[in-house]
Amino acid sequence: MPSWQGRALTVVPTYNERENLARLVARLRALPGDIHVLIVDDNSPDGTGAIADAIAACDPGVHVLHRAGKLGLGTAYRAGFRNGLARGYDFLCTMDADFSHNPQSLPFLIDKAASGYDLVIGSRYVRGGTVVGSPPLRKFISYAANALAHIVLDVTARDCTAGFRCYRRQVLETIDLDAVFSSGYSFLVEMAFLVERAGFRTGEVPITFVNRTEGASKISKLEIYKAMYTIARLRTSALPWDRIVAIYHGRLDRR
Ligand SMILES: Nc1nc2c(ncn2[C@@H]2O[C@H](COP(=O)(O)OP(=O)(O)OP(=O)(O)O)[C@@H](O)[C@H]2O)c(=O)[nH]1
Ligand SMILES: [Mg+2]
Repeated sequence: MPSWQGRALTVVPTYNERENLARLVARLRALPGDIHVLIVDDNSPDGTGAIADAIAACDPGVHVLHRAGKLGLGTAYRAGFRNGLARGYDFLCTMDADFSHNPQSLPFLIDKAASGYDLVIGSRYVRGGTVVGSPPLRKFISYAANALAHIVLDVTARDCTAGFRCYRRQVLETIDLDAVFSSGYSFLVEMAFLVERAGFRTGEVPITFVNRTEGASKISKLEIYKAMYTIARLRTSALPWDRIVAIYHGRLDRR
């Protein structure tokens, strides 16, 4: 029996995940608590969308959102959240389809959210968290992105680039999802920042992140530049612009 009360949904964005999807959904649906699954597929050329439809046809706890083409990880999460909110879920989780995030860890995230945390992150960088099989360059990029977010944005979550998460419904109702500008991977940093800035409580649960063994990575070098842009833009938007403008005009008036 799960310790949480309420309905949970896991949003799984997919792009070319035919080797992983059926196994992943089976593992998720075998978890306690009848956690529902929403697959957001971007018209994957490898036929992942058709596999998703076949799974959903046999299980009322599995839903599929089809989008016309590859529109980015961030917008896939956003579409999933809107759909999940409209259908009344209390906990809206996200995870990758490639088994980097172990389905067995998902109930621990929901448990922690139910215990009073508004956003819970499955974290590689808290005590007990680890990374298995990632090349050194990949580890460095992840570490650097987190360090930048901590130093520049004051985000306190140790792993603010992780896609294994559980949001309480209230968080996603409060944050203006239309105003989130990141469409790709940096959506994760932006959301971590916005959640903390809105005064919500973020918690982390240690996980073992395993680099994918099936299928190809979708992350491109461009995402690194986009992440830097996101961090710079969020920092700029968080400046006290009203005071800056007032000081500027005050100086002009004295001239
Ligand atoms: N719907 C949708 N899903 C996406 C898109 N880009 C990535 N994904 C999915 O998002 C999840 C994370 O993508 P990955 O390619 O595993 O990215 P990653 O984990 O940073 O990279 P690897 O470590 O190389 O696996 C996977 O489930 C992908 O299939 C997209 O544009 N649209
Ligand atoms: Mg992955």
